Amino acid sequence: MNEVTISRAIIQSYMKDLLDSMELDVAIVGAGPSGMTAAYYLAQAGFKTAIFEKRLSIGGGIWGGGMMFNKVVVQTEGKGILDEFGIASTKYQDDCYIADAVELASSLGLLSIKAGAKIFNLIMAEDVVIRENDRVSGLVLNWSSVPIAKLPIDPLAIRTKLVIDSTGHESEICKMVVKKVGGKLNTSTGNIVGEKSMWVEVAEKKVPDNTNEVYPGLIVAGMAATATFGSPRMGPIFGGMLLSGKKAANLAEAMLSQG
Ligand code: 48F
Repeated sequence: MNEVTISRAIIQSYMKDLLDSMELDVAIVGAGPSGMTAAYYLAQAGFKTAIFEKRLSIGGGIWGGGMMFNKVVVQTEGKGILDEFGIASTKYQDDCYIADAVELASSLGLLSIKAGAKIFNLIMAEDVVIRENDRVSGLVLNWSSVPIAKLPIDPLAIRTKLVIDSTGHESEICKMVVKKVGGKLNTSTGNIVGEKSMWVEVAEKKVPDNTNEVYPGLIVAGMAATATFGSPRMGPIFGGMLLSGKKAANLAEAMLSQG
């Protein structure tokens, strides 16, 4: 073992993973709670799934809980998923359970990887490929450090049968599609409707409802679904995010099974 062996091992095994992910069943953008939950169910069902996450760390908005108090709340329905995943929670009052944000973020990462999903951190989707009857059929990828360093470096691209936009409040993939094809999303306006002010009771119910195919080949999940379809935000309650990820996976499975 020497420094060259270590370097070769890292480069070769990384390249193998990346090359294996050039053609996917589902490419998920964003490793927050909705994206990782979707990845877990899809990989578990045997679909070739990868997540591209622009940050160094996975977990998105989980780690800081509410205002840096690193606890998250779930309702009874969301607790069902925590139980299935073996993530501890305690009852605070009826329909209100508390979980540890660090346990949630790390468990979702571990479970999705163990199920067979690949997670590529430090890679961002900077654009979409739209082909075959106006369908999202690929992602344009770059190191997320490239725009930070303001480097004029061209991206590479992958092909995928489906994309899940789980990029959070910014709904970045939906925005890219609007920019490319203008006004053709499956929303009331055809564009991103925009997130409304906080209203937990309505917002939580709406997240799974809003989790849909928003453009051919593109499913939107989590806060990206909230922003795209124009529902209220909900703050540090995470059941809706988990349920949205599960619904996104179910939709993707149904679409892929139809061929
Ligand atoms: O924001 P985020 O956690 O998304 P989510 O699954 O969950 C939202 C909650 O965390 C919280 C909330 C709960 O009630 O309101 O905010 O909807 O994670 C989104 C991830 O996507 C990454 C980003 O770094 C984050 O980790 N991301 C965003 N744009 C890109 C991206 C991009 N273009 N390419 C790659 N990753």
